[in-house]
Amino acid sequence: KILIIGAGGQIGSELTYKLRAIHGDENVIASDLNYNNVGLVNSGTFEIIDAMDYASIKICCEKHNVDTIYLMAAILSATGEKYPMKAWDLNMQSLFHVLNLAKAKAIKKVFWPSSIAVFGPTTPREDTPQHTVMEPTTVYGITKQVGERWCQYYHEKYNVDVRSIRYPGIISWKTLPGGGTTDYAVEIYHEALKAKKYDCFLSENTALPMMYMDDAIDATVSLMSTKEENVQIRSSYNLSGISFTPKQIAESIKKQIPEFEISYTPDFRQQIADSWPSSIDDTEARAQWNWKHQYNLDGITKDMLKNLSK
Ligand code: VAH
Repeated sequence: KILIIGAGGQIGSELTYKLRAIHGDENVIASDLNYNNVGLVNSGTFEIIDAMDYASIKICCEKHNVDTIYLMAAILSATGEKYPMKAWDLNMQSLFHVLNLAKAKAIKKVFWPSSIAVFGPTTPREDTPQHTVMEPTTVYGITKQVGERWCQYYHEKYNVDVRSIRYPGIISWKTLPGGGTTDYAVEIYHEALKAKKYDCFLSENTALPMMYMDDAIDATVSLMSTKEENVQIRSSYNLSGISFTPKQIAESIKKQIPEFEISYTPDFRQQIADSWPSSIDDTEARAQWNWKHQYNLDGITKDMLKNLSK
């Protein structure tokens, strides 16, 4: 059976729905710190797990005969800058707990999300390659870089089958994101419908790699179902859909809501965004497990506004 730790989060919740649709509700256990996502609690087994507590994870795996864990609990880039030690503790302890369960053969397979936040200001910004200079300047980015090193180490030393994707910014409507720098690209749609205007916390020409949630979930399912010998990258795969600036997403929204107005008041998150690439080269992911994104910016805008207007 599958266990999702951090199922209440932006990606975790949609992974839970998707995996339940594929494997059956009874085969996917959702878990988080509290019962905040009622939709998940009503559609299958939901356990309270603190991702920093090894015993609660181990007990849950034994109770439900879990053999695969998706570790989706983390503190993201913006919140991580406010609480550096909390971000380090949660992001690293949770990873060690899951890797050590796999090392002890208590589970067979692990998915752990990395991020384009592993890259820093000295990384080539355009079409950032899979293997390159990585000097992240956020706590979150540091945890993702170190986490990737540990994933590769546990694979090479203990043959742990851990797989990972460097997610770009992810846009979705089902569950709000929490504490990310790319959250502007979700907030803007809510504000466009509610107030027909949005004051963006990044400057108008800040290009960032982005992806629609449906593409991110499909990529995750595809990587986890790829034959083990075809997964040649054991740090984390570059993955990219599209790249756009706040100005471009505003233009896309104006095609649907002509009176929409955007203004710009950059805050501390501008420095975080400026340290990240503006586009990603995901040749390896496309070659090794035929990854291909489906959604372009106008497709995302249409789907977001349609679903948020319901
Ligand atoms: C964040 N949404 O903003 C996350 C993600 C690439 C961005 O890691 O921190």
